[in-house]
Amino acid sequence: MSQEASMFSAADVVVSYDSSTGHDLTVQEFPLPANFAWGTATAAYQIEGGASQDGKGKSIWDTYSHLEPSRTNGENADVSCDHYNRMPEDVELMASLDVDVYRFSIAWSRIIPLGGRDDPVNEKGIAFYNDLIDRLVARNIEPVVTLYHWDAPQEIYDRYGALLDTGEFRADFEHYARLCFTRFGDRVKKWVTFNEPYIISIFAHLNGTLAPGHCREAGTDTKAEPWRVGHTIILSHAAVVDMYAREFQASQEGEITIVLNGHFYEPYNASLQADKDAAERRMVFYIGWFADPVFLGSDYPAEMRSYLGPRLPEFTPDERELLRRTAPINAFYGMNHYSTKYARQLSDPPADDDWTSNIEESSVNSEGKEIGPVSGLGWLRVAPEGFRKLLNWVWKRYHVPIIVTENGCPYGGEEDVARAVDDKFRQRYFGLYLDAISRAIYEDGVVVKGYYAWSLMDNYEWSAGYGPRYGIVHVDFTTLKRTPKGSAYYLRDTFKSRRKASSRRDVC
Ligand code: GBH
Repeated sequence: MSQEASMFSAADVVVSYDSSTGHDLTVQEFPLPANFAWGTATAAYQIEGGASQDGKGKSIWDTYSHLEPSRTNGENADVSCDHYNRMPEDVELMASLDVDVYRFSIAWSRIIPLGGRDDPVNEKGIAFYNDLIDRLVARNIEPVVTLYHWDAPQEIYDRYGALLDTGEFRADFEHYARLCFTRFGDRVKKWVTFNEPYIISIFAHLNGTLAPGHCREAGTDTKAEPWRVGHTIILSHAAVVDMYAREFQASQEGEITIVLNGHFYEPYNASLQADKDAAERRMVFYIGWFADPVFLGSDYPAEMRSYLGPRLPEFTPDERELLRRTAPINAFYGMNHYSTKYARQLSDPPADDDWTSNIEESSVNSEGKEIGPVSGLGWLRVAPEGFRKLLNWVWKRYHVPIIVTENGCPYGGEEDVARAVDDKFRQRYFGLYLDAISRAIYEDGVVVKGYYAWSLMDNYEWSAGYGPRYGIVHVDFTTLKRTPKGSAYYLRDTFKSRRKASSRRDVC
């Protein structure tokens, strides 16, 4: 072990702090199963750069990040981490941290610049991902590939509104997915169709803070569009799962699923039945919206049907059959999770485009108690108990093995590399969230098979630009130098010791 690494050994972070708020932040370092996989995660637009290199087409993010006035803190990801040109170095970095898995996404418009099913394929883009996958495999790092992490080709948006046209999008997405399975499926054994459909639907087509930025002020139909977009995602996902099962699974023997994000919700006032119901219903509207059709093969949750009425699209009999057929094929539940919130039932009439069933979210409850210590972002609180409860909630409702496909946090002042490498706050966050997984596994009987930290390195945080830094590796955005933070070594070491401990326990 290098001297630098030993400075940040796992033992250093087994400390208690924050006694003022009454939150116990003692990391226990509970064990994890011997075959539990750990990895890091990224997304193409956030790290690649090379925005128009080697024939790449524009995506909706290339457009959105260049709007005037800026909606992305004046920043774009034309260069970002320049991963497109520094990929071999980044793979070596991961190998040095002993990661088992690397979750990344493919930029659709890098391999099909115009995006459509009759448009040409860009072999240089294919070559980049082939090289990345080959290097990962050579280093014994499993590639987990997301097909859609928010960057629709601009051209399909111009042609038909991308996700707003279910039939067109589904056909183009199937074609793109088939190309990926054909070219990469000999080595890629875990596929994710979509990253965070809730965020795509609500933040990109209602709040307007993510590309393409639809919102009420822009005169778009925020009453119906988010639900149409969600519908498109569910059906495009199911169609691709069906195609993978029919055309590729027998020869490639891989797995496919979707990644859903969601907070856990506690009642704002724990003595009010209305708030208890609100906390539960908030999760149904956030997670059940997608997970019920995808993992149960059923209709949207009944609560959503009755609240949203005709705003929520219907599935045709054929589509219901597709959902029923594909539900059991989804190999695991990909969970992106960061924090917990309080939910409060409001009584004033909601806005006509309300998407929550009239629930207000907050980080402080009716008694003024904070849900957990704040990170570098106000909403992202350290609340590992909520994480454990969410793992239980998902396991109980869907009963599929869970892989945590994103988890992490930023904190202030990390532009300064000296401060960033001493990231004890993040190490503690990771330590506590891993403890929550251990307890969910060993005390609650939930099946959790892996954990991918968000993110491998500091990157372009969408509408927040280069502000929040989630990386376990610091990136200097002037020199592009990478420097592992303490948390990178913490994760490497804690997985080494927790898994050893658990294999002893498993034997007993
Ligand atoms: C994930 O999204 C993304 O997959 C990833 O690309 C991203 O970099 C990472 O997380 C970190 O953000 O209105 O209170 O819910 C997370 C989606 C959208 C969750 C914005 C938090 C704002 C706070 N996030 N949302 S709140």
